[in-house]
Amino acid sequence: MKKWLGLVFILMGLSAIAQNKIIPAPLSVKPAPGYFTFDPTTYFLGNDQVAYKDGYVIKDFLIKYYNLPLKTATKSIGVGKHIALKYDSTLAVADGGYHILISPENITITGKNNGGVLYGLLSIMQLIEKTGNTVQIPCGEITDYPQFQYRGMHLDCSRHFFDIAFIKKYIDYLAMYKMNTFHWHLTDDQGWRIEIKQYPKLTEIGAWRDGTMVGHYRDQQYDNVRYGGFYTQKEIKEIVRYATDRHITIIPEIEMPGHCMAALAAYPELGCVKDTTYQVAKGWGVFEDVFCPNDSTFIFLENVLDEVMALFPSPYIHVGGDEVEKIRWKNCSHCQQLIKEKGLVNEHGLQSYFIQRIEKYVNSKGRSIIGWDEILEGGLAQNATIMSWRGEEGAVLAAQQKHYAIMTPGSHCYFDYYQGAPQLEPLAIGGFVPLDKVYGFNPIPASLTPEQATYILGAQANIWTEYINFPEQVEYMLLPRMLALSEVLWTSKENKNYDDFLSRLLFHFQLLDKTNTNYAKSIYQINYKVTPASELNKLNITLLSNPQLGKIDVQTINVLNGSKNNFTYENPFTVSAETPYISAQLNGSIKNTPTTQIKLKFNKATGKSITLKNEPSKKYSADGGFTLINGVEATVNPSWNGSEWLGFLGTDLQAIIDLGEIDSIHSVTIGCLYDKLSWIYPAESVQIWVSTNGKNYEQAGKIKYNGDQKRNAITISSTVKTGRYIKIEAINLGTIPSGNPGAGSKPWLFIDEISVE
Ligand code: TNX
Repeated sequence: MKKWLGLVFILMGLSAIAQNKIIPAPLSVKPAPGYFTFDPTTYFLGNDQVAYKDGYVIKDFLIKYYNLPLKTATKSIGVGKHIALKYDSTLAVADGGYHILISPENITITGKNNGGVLYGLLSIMQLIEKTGNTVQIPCGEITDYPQFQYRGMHLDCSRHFFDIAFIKKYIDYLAMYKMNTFHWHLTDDQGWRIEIKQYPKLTEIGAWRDGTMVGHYRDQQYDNVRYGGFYTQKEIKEIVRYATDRHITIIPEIEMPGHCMAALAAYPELGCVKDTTYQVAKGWGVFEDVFCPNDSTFIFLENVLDEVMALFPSPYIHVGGDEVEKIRWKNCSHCQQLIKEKGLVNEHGLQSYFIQRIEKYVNSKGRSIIGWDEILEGGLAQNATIMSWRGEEGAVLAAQQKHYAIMTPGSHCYFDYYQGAPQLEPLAIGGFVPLDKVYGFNPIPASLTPEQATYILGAQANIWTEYINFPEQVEYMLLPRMLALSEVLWTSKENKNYDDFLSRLLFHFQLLDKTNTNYAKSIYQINYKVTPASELNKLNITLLSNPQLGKIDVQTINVLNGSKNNFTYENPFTVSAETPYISAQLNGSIKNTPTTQIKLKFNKATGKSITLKNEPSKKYSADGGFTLINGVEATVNPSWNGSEWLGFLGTDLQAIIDLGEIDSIHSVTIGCLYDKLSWIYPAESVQIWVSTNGKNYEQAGKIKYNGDQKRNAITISSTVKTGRYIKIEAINLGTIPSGNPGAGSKPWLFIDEISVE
């Protein structure tokens, strides 16, 4: 009985939320009859300075999104309808919470503190309904507060530079969805972006590079166009003010002791190697040159931090600490001497010494440091907060030692990763963090005790910009994933529901369309699965999409007579060599959604049965052996999990294909990937055998292979002209040749489609 009641309450809660469109979903919404209708005299009444300012911020949003100009006032101005805004520190909600009462006469918004009034205003803004000239808000009561106090978004402005007009927009997006922290990545190898008065060369030299990587890192191509930019201190002050008005704290990041090529290019004396010219990096990656931990470096960094702290009131200063190569320190006599003198274990100890020394300085100015999780290695600084990016391990270790941690694991929070199928997305670094993955994120690692869990402040998503050169592209990577993250951080577990989120999201897409904001439509992509069909020489196609988003329109093209067949997708369907081209698109309320095009290549092996002797590595196992004969040729981007490649680490491919009947066989072709940087090498040789009964095999061909294409099609002509079973062996190269990345280790063998002609 009790259980039943619980369920009824949950359903009631959901239906109340479903009626509104607010993202992130509020804690409690109680609808009441009637509407508050805006009229030309409606105004915001802010009875204290901060509340008044919050009203002011919303004014801009209302004009932009609803073409609704509202006045603000600090005193009641007579008869007009008003929205009363006030802060009340005794309100019984968590920090940043608010209470709203909407009646036909007026609206009262009470915020606890830290943006409560602004958040209340943002919620009612999302409830506005506009029909014709009537603008109204349904009556009711909302009580709401966030689950996590740290709700962050990061932006890398070093790899690519974004001007202050865009930074303001970015801050607007964050505020709209109740995020409260902007982590501003201001320095890195590829550019120093903050004016430091005492060290003008940081921006004269360090803010500019002589070229930029084009295409993907694995292509190793560059342009030679000078690129750069930086923020003056005046601009930074303006941005800090802008963010503060929107209850957003900006945490500046000054990277040390690694990721500092731009600083070294400006002041070479800060590096370990003398007599060298450092360059602002043109390419991506991790560089061997790092700050040398000598006294003049510390004086430099302290002076820089003084100016940074004067600009940013944030209680936290981010000092980086990630991906620090140790090779320079190993070969530096000063560093080795310092290790001895201070009794440090090794270069890792030196890394902790570095961070701890900086931490002491920052602490002496009344601020705390945040560092990437590498600062845990070799001993944690006094009271540093950890940003856990290499999984959740860093946060777990930090919380166990009673240190605060912010979750930003690559698996859920890297918004520079793909959010859809790479072939349908703009080029990205790799990885796969789709919207539902972000939505499903739980910032509290399962292994923590409730006591330890209190050390998890919240989470943040990162936008690293190696592959993101324009504001529109930042928007694309940010939206809608940030909306999912905002719900992860704000909304209570009970009110979280992905399908409900998607239905609310449609309204937000329309809002974004109104303001010409770019966003990804990747959730509208249709994925597909090719499976064996019961009939010989055919394949089954299953289309996958979220039914919430609309029905799927399908078109197949007959290549023999050119005829087209259009239908609405209901169930998996069968295709053959005559109908190898299929296109599918969602038919929903959002325009210009992506089209999925499937181009199948049929041959004698397609859709037949296949057995593998060795299993591929779990990470690259796709649909197992069937992947090799499913008619779909892999792309050369292997980083996506849904990829078509089967990957074998150090082992060979051994496959037997059963054609189902005795047939003529002239040649067998297999696809092999070649990507040295990823340790992937084509087969060293390929052999085939043919059999009529599956027992006695006759050798039918063998070739040594030495190709150097990205995708290598290795073809072997068969000396045996008929048979039913074909055994194929592709031999792994065995060892990565010297002079190459990973030399001496086992290489990967990546195989895709096998075709038999
Ligand atoms: C790792 S996350 C980095 C960044 C790169 C990013 C690309 C972190 C602390 N360091 O320097 O931009 O990967 O995803």
